[in-house]
Amino acid sequence: MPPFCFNTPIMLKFWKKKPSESKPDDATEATGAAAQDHPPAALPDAFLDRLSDAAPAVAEPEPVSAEEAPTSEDEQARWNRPLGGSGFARGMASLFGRRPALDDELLDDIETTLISADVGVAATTQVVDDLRRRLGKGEFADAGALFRALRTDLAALLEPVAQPLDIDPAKKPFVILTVGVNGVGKTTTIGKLAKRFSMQGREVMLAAGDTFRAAAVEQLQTWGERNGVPVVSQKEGADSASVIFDALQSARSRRCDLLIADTAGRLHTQAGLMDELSKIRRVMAKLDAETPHEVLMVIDGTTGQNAVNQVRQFREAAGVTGLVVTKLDGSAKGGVVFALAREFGLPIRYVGLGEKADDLRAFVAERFVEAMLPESLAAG
Ligand SMILES: Nc1nc2c(ncn2[C@@H]2O[C@H](COP(=O)(O)OP(=O)(O)OP(=O)(O)O)[C@@H](O)[C@H]2O)c(=O)[nH]1
Ligand SMILES: [Mg+2]
Repeated sequence: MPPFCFNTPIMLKFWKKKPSESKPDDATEATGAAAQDHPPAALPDAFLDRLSDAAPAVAEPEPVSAEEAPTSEDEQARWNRPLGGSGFARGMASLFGRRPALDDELLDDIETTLISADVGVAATTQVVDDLRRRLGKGEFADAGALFRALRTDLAALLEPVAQPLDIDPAKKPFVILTVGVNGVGKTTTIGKLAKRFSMQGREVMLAAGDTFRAAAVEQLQTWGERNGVPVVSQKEGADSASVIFDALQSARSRRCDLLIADTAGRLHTQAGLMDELSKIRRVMAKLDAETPHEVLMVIDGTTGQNAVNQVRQFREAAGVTGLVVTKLDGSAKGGVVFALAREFGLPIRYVGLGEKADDLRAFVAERFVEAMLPESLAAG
């Protein structure tokens, strides 16, 4: 029996609406905590068929985001804590914290700090050249004024790419294909997204398209169970495109809001991986030419210039439409986000600021820049 899209609030509404149609045993499973204990796939086919009939009676998903709820200070703190320890933030704090003089040496130091924080030569040159020109024109009264200009220039690099992922409710399911090299955080990001979208009241299905690595399916299933989200899988070594095709068929027939597909990060050869991703896209397109609606490439923020090379490689072969930069909380220098923005102009959808389900933030340029270069540093 195929898995199906389901969440507890919808079930409760359905059972309230048509109690006479329910079998007593099923009704017990469908209420409160009991529903959590029984994975959706344990329910009978007859029930599943009625579920899709009941769907129109259910209210539209509410745009509740864990992110919008906290006060703005709370939300900024969720960025500051993980990013404050990055090479970028520490380098800038040590540079401006010692009240530097306003001179060419300060520009040289900024340049060195940016380059060593993975910002890359192109973005660094763009920013430093602008500051040098304005310094020459006498635009800055002191180092604090130059610091504010640096913040503005860096934010301007990010603003065009800080484009949230817009899930079009008319596409049922909206399909996200997740790609990226091994170990970058694809499966973890899918788990975080599953939680995020489920909490918004959307019905989510996952496809275990990484059929290469042992335990990959299990890892995704664990995230699925944790969030009450069904996972379509086949055995290890199955054809990835076929798993994702099955999942798409299933998500369409169940009228899911979202299908998120995992893929392998490594095959026997890199060319093999690119071929597999192209095949997945071709096979999906047979069912719905518009899918995937988003090809989300996940990048490990600790890998610096390597990350830039990876995007270059995947962009063409996989048709990447958006980026997620993970692990910015750990030993990341943090500057690679600027390098990616300058190099590709691809939308940065999310950043990973930890391993837990809630550690994914929709990318907001001002929050990122404030965490890296807090306004308070302008005072020296
Ligand atoms: N600190 C930190 N760790 C993360 C983050 N995202 C993922 N990880 C960790 O990175 C490791 C690899 O994550 P996976 O999700 O398995 O990576 P993957 O891309 O699916 O890897 P493959 O399946 O091998 O291709 C795990 O230990 C995750 O917990 C993050 O934002 N911050
Ligand atoms: Mg994985």
